[in-house]
Amino acid sequence: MNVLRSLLSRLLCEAGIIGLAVILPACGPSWSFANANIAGPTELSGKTIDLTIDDLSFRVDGRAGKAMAINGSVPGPLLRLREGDDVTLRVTNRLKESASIHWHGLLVPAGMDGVPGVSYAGIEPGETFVYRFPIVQSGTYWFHSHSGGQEQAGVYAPIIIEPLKADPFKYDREHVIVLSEWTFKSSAKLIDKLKKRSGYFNFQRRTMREFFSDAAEKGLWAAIKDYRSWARMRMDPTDMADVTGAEYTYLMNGIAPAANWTALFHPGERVRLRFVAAGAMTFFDVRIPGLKMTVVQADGQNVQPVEVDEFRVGPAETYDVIVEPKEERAYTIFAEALDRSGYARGTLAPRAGMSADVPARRRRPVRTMEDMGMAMEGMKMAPMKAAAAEPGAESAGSMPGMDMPAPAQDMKTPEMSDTESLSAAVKHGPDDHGSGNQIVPDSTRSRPKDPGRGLGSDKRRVLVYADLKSLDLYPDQRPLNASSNCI
Ligand SMILES: [Cu+2]
Repeated sequence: MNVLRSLLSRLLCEAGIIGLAVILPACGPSWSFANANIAGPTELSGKTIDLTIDDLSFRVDGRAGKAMAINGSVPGPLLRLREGDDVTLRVTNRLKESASIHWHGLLVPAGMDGVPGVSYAGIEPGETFVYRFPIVQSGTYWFHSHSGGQEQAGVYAPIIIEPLKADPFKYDREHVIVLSEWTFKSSAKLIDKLKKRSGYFNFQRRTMREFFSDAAEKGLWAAIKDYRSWARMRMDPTDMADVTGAEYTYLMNGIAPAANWTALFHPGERVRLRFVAAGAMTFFDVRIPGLKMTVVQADGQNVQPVEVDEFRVGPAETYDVIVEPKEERAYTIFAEALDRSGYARGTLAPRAGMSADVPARRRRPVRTMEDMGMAMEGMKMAPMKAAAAEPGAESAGSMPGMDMPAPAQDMKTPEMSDTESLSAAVKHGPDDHGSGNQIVPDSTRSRPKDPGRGLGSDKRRVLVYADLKSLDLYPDQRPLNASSNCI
């Protein structure tokens, strides 16, 4: 009966008979609304679910490539689970290599986590592994292979866990939006290229012309110093992603921008969009021109609603937003890669076949020494560092012998202001870390309010981590121990 109902619902949806289709529950989720000419992945629910990983011939922009897929689609089927259920997930591997499935963000017993070499041995070709675990949480999650390059090749899919208690926000309709990347090359080939030249896919390096404009803006000496510092580190300030849009086609629910994945709505409805960043490395900046987005959930956790124009989603993160399109028109869902080398795109529309303007890509951002955890011009510096920055000494903005700095650490204690934590961090200079330790940042600064490189310079209200406040009080309310905060 369920199969019949979902088939009927799908037919109605694809025929655009929305009025009828919305009364059938199976029609609500996004998958049923994929473009009529592109079969959308299916939805699986219940307490026992069978999944098969296999090779798949996959077409992107009219060209056929080799994918690996769960149940014959990229992304794989949407799993709709229920908090409080005990589920059995039987995963069969039909590939010619060992495979695995990891349930990202799900709280499961260690042996059910699906990480080969850590929680189990993986699933050998032809074998079935039976996962059994209780569902103790709710929200938007996803699952993916944890073996070799299988995730990049297509082994990923979304999970929705229905909560035991009703959601604290209302919505009339929902769509899952899985963002990812596609390449016609194998992941081994990509790694081979990157090992030979880390910037192999970066076609947005700084040019001579840019040097002159930087020199005009900051002064010639400052520009030379900056370029020299990057050269010394053997790093590139335009290195935002190892593999870029020069190689990747960015996908929305497995569909390339030109094919325009479309989700439907009725004007006036509250539409919940569940974004899942399932790419191997891409950070996406997501916006829907003409609509405000109210963020209600992050990584499956309900948050105090915050209205934004744009948010950045990193690999493996999920965000749920609510939009209220009031007009009988199409809206572009635009997910621009952080390095601006490409985008995933789809459409929210009252009818299939509609589209809206696709925004131009913005100028690519450039990293600064501050991003690398190093002191910037004009920063408050401890006397020791200030002395070292005299003419002839190493400039404050470089750290000789440093190949791979760790990302900036947040060393802020609860009582400290941003400025205090900044100066405390700078006082904690490299000489304090002991000999041989060259990966501790020169300076750190609390940055949860920082929208990140490439965002925040226009009028858009961008989501920052400081906006994300849990809706429910975290059960453990002991005060933080300040000393444990400092490395
Ligand atoms: Cu994961």
